[in-house]
Amino acid sequence: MAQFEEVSQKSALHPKPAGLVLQYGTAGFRTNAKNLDHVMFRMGLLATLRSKNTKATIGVMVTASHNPEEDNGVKLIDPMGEMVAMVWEGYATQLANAEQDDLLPALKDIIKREAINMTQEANVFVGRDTRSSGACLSQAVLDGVSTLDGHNYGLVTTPQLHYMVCCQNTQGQYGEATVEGYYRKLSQAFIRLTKNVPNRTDDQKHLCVDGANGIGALKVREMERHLERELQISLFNDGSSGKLNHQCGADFVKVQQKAPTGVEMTVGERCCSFDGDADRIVYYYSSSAGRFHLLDGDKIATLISTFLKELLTQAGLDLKMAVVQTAYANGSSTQYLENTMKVIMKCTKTGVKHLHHAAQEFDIGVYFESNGHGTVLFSKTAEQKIKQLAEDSTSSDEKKRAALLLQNTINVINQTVGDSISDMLLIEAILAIKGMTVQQWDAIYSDLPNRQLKVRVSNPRVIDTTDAERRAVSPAGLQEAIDSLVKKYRQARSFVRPSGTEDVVRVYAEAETQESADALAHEVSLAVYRLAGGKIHYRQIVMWLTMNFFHQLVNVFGSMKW
Ligand code: 16G
Ligand code: MG
Repeated sequence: MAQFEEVSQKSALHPKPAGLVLQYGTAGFRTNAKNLDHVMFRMGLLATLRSKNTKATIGVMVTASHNPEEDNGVKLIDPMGEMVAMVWEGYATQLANAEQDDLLPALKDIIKREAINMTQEANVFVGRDTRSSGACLSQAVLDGVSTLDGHNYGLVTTPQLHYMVCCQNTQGQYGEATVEGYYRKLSQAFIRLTKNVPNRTDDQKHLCVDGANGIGALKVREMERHLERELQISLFNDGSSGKLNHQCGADFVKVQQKAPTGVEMTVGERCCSFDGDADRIVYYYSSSAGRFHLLDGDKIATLISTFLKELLTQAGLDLKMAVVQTAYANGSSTQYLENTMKVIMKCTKTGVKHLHHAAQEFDIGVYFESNGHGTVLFSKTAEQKIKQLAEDSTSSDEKKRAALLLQNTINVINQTVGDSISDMLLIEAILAIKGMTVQQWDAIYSDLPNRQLKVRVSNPRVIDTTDAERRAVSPAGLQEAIDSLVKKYRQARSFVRPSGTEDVVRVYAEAETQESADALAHEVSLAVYRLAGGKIHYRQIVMWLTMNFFHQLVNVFGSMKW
């Protein structure tokens, strides 16, 4: 067929480096931008097939999120704006790794397996973040999409592309499939939520935003004029001088537990950081004592679910709400939500798609990873019940007010995926409506001290987990070792899992004190190292020697008679 000849000819212009093997992981493909041209072209081909297969518009986002500027990556977006179906992740991996001569057979295999009608029209939306490699790489995607079937949105945040794919496939029911449409929908809802809040001072309307020198900064600037000064943003790390994600952004702040560089924070002031493609957000402030306070995804989920629960009670609506977290959620947040707020809690494996699917099972599903990625999903039934109540002339004023607030809350949320801008507007609206300061929000519960470490082993996949990654089933003896280490500390918990984005095993530990959390994380790391085939690394040797040295000292002093 002529179609295949064209693919053959074009693919020669996007050659695959021989022997390069990549995997479509939790965040799509992600690696140094130099190695991605063929992957982009092939993801253009695959998105076209997926579009024919679903008879709907498919999105392709070129981004490496919080990775350094020199990396890039690509993610496919399914018709309702969600992550691409799991079996297509497998096809993506096959296609990306096929050597040049095997590309056509690999394509034909997918067409056969999915019984794709090749005469069906296709439509693919392409977007990219601000990385310098993005223009060329998104052009490579478009080369893979047959010329008539692609629409290039250029610079957009990841959640904006998810949103526009969903708008397109719902024939505009979810909103208008343009960036302007996105600004209008979210900002109108935000203004409706906040406009009638009494006595809001300019101080309360003010927020410092760290744009991670990325696409989120550009888009916040564009959106500002729609917000009618109901939110007054001081934007830092706007990309005019700093480097993308370098010592700034949500990932830096969460991992380092400190303020980003480039943000002028005054004591007690509310600040937030986006990541490089603006699908994560964390909040923070510094106290008068100079202490840094982080409000991560767990605190955000708590604020949002508490607000929604109160509104549901006021509205007298019987809707089933749940909060979905991962094993990384701070134990204090789970405790608080389960025992004090009496909210249904779910725990899933790490990775947005897992949380998203779990949240879909409820009338209202609030999901957040601790790292700040999350959103809220409302079922069709929930949306209808809320709408009916808001329009019901016989309902009481209190019920009506709650229903209207719920309606505008739904509209300020990007339900397709976690979204820094949408989450920021929602959080700001809740704080305004509840008349709450960032300090009061922070005080809802106190985080348990925790520590995360990485261990390098020959093959991280020898670790197999169960119970939403909270228990290890292999290698033999590892879980028993973790259990006995955890018993040594109060309020302790620890788990290990192979990373989906790096070639390492991740170790998480929390306990009553920071010293205990640190010690537990180190001990569990050593158990992983011993039982899962650790690789000796210079830094680990230094760590052991130091630890042994102190051990010896303790032994020597301990055995001395004073
Ligand atoms: C990816 C995931 C994120 C997850 C992280 C875990 C998406 C869009 N992103 O960034 O949700 O927290 O991977 O990384 O799903 P890890 O497997 O290396 O710990
Ligand atoms: Mg991201």
